[in-house]
Amino acid sequence: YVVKDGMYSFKYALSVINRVIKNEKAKVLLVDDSNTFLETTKSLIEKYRLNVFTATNGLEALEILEENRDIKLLLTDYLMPYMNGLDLVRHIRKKYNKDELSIIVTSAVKDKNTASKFLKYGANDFLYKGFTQEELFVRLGANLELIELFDELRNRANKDFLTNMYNRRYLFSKGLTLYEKAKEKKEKLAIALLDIDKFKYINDTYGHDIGDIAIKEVSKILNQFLYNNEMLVRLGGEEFCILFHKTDEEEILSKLELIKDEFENHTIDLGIHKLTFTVSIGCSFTLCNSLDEMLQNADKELYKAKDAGRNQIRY
Ligand code: GH3
Ligand code: MG
Ligand code: MG
Ligand code: MG
Repeated sequence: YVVKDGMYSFKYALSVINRVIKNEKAKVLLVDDSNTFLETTKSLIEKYRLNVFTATNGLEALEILEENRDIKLLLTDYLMPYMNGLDLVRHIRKKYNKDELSIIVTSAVKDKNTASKFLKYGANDFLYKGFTQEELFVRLGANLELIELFDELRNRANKDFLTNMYNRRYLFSKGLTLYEKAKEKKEKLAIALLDIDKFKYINDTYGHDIGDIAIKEVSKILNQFLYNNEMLVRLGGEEFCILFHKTDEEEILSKLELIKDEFENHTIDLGIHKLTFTVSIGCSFTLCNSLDEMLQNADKELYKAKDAGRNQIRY
């Protein structure tokens, strides 16, 4: 970048915004009681592939946030009717952490305590009105970059490197939340454990690399069969867990039957060899006293399926 009259940081900010949003437009919410401010700022930052929402007070902003959980950044004014910026920030921080939503406050109030007050209540940044375009972009870029870094970190912690599937850790965070919600609202929740049969044989016969290919193939096939509301996790090794939410037992069983048959009839072409394998599945349809207990029950059923000759479903 050419370092000339502040152009460095301007171009830097644009490059950050461009890198951060990649293919998808990042969602940004502007909150201000001045329509002129909203319109000029919106048209200015929309040029840089940001998806801009607007609200004229805090209450409206909270509604928009609730409907759009993927908003990454909020730029809010201080003085507004119904709910001012400070109350808005306090409300938001009860629900949204700094690692999922960035807040930048803008105000014309030239009181020496305003900025620190906002930062104490959970704002990430503060801009006095009259800011230049360059400053706006630098701060938008820096704050969006931070959210992106947190997303990346979360992804790395919750996903399995080999298959890019969610991992055991994710099951015990997001899955646990789902379990507790189901228990509270008396909704259906079921767990299926799926394990490759005689996987050790695959490793011993063809090598560990081919074993890895088999595991990735399982991930691919399971993803083809499952919907978004069905949480798929690689628990470890060649064992996978599916969490079904609000789905009937018959529907789950017929889907698992299809999955089991798909593996039975599937071959992986390894050139000279054709690799085939089957899977065994154990299910738990009872909510039990904990997610752990549900898993243990599914595991007992899985063990029965193995014991009874594999390539089958037990529940
Ligand atoms: P069963 O039908 O009873 O499930 O027998 P199995 O051979 O599938 O089960 P077992 O638990 O004895 O073997 C699992 C093997 O999976 C042991 C371990 O070396 C191997 N394994 C675990 N993680 C990985 C991995 O990431 N890649 C590969 N290639 N192998 C793995
Ligand atoms: Mg105002
Ligand atoms: Mg196995
Ligand atoms: Mg196993």
